[in-house]
Amino acid sequence: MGENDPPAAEAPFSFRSLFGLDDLKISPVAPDADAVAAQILSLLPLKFFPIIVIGTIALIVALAVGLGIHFDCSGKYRCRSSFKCIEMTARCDGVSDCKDGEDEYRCVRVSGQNAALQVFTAAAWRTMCADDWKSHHAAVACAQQGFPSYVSSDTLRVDLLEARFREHFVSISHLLPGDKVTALQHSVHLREGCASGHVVTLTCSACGRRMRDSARIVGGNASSLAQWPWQASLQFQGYHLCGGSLITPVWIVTAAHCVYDLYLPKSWTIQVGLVSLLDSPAPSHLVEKIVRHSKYKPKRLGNDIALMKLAGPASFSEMIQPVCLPNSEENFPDGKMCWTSGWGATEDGASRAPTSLAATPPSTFRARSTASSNLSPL
Ligand SMILES: [Ca+2]
Repeated sequence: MGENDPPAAEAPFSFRSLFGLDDLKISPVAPDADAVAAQILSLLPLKFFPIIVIGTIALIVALAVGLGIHFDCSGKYRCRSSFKCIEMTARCDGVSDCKDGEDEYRCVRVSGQNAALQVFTAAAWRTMCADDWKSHHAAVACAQQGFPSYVSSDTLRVDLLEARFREHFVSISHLLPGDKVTALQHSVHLREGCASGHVVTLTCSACGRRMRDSARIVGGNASSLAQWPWQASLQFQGYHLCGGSLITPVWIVTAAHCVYDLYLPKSWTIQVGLVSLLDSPAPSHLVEKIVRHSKYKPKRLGNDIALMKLAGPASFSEMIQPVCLPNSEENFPDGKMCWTSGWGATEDGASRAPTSLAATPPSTFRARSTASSNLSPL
């Protein structure tokens, strides 16, 4: 190929070929569409053709209307299960309006850099005032977000909140007995402001903690035990393929391109609490389920995020701890410094796959967001 020749198109990244699994690929035999169309047309008199076309369009429109499908969903909530649009006021109102009831999911979240608690009700996300707030409400809020327990609940002065979280408020209903509060969005009153002047902040996971004070190695390579206790090694048929991060006792977050064409949970094992890939024995876990972002783009690696669920919970220890996930609408501006850890090569041109965990020096972070709500089971 000459210098001026265009570069060859790159094939999407795939681990499957490395393991000789290409034969597992399903290659449906598509019929010759033109031949089928010609055969159908030859059976129909031409004079009926316009009627058939108009009738087909009318049938499609009638079906769409009948199924409640609206093509313009602006200002409304689109059900993922049926493409139906519902009013925003129908979201989190206690009535399942979507086919799978997904309009009643994700009605509680923790937002911004201060982890302010918000509830979706009356068509908007509303920040929870600290008025009448009790610890058992915090346990409910964390349970609604999928956490088994809550760590701490605190208060924050309203004026210290990001401006976008100061538009709408709610407070917990003091008329309702605490044990009757099972879903916060059904147990609140709308407020124009917080009487106490404070809002609720919430921590549901004891994450990002190092139990041993181990100094980070700036510019160095090797990492010590307990330095990156959330780091996991994802191994396919016994071979390390990718890194991942522990976020709860049973969930690992990783890249979608690691699992995209290897949907075989039984072929994966996860090791946590190790620095060297040669460590043995390190806690090893089987995989129960793999979930990837429903809008992952393999060619451009867009939405490149996935989850793996362990068959059994990892036991937290000095060497095994969960990492923190960002809060909803938490901004990470360009220029923010961050660390990267993994078993990647530490030098250009490294000829052998590294076996020791390494961390790069802080590097500039480029903000990108990936909606976790689009993760879908494989
Ligand atoms: Ca509803």
